[in-house]
Amino acid sequence: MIRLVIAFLCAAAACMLVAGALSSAQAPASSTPDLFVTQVTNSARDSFAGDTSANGRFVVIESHGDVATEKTAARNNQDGNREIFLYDYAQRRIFQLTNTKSVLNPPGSPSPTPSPSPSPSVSPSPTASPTPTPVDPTNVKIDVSNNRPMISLEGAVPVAGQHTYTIVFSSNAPVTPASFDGTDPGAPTNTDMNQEIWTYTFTVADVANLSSGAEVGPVDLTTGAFTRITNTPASTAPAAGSANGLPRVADDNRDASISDDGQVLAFVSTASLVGTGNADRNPEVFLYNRGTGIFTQVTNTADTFDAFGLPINLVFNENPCLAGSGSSYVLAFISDANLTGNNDDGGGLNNAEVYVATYNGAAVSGLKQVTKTKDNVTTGATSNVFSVGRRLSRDGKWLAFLSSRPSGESTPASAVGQPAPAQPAAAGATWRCGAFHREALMRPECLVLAPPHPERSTPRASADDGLQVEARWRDLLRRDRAIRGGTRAHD
Ligand SMILES: [Ca+2]
Ligand SMILES: [Ca+2]
Ligand SMILES: [Ca+2]
Ligand SMILES: [Ca+2]
Repeated sequence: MIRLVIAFLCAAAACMLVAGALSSAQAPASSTPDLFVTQVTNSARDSFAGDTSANGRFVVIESHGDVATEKTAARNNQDGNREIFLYDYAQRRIFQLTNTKSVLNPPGSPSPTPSPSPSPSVSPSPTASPTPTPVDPTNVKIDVSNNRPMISLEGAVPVAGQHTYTIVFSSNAPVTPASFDGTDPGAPTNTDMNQEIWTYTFTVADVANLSSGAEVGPVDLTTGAFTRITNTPASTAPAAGSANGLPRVADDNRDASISDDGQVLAFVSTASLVGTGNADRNPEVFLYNRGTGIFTQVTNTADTFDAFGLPINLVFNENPCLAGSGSSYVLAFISDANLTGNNDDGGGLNNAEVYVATYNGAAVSGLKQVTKTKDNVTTGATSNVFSVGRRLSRDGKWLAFLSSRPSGESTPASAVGQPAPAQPAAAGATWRCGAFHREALMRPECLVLAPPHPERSTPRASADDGLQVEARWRDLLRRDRAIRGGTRAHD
């Protein structure tokens, strides 16, 4: 259900993207385009459009479906695990880029207690039973998946008339997500198989005019190069599926973003990629410069625990988004750490706030806390949601996120947990658009647009000053809502 919701939302986003491209295809440049919606994928299983190139030609999709238009006997997704697909509007074709299978339990494994055969019978020769399509998750020993692709908006120009695009995503396929047939790789690989960051790079000739409607190709877009970016030990070994639960692998490296020119990656890792900088293995934000091959650890935080070892504050840094090119990049992410001294909400506790920083290709500077809020003390609901995906404008000057707090708030909000009216931006306030509560539970509902560095000048009301150490479930709930918008869990 969770994925269905996301799939719907993202399908809508994909449709808008494609509709934009189609609209330009239908109308002369000088006229007002007629928007219409068209369906790109057609599957009984979920598809998620993660990103699009700047010209609207390419859309990267993750899907459990067998949604490629260029299926072959060797390259398809009948098994139904999550693969990366590339939609080329110029060709009106969908290509399957990753080609993997989950590791299944051995066929015919443990049969029940043998009963004596009452009469001689011809023993049927063992025949391989066909693998169900899609496979039964309770029969999966190690789930293999490819996740959350994003594409460089412009890509490099190797020669005139061509562009080299880079797609970044995470995968736990051993060796390479280009091809994995599901054969158990054995120890020690099969006790690792956590999610790692990968890139896929392909070069394609530009099309003169996307709006011409003339088909190009066919150009096979599955022949690009996969490159492993991270290679980390798993925080936990893979867990097989069973009647009691879905198979799971450690999502240790995830939610990658890529710069306009494809040179810089931003992602979350629970591993130490810079020395021993994340020995405690909570999620931290990292940058990777593909030109220099150097990782930069942006955040350096740690969970805190009480004398009994129970968590007081589980610290996360999640969902980095990256904009810019050359030597000027802007990074935004969400964190419940007190990174710049403005997020001590009392008792050493902090809530999820949006942060921005700049990056020159070598070093991070200007880290700043954008939002300044507290969470709802009654419900534990987060005040801010900064979901995975593109949240920054291309110039890095604007960001989009969800908040349940009134923007431009010049007076304290009404009682915590109660709906507050929409409020216009106060005179002199740096917030641009109103946000408002739609539900008493303060569920974030409204898109807030703001310049990258605004801070509220009015302190929050003291209604939630009594915030005390919360139980672990509240921390986890808060974190999940802040990074998933309350609609998507790790899966
Ligand atoms: Ca597959
Ligand atoms: Ca690994
Ligand atoms: Ca850490
Ligand atoms: Ca705060």
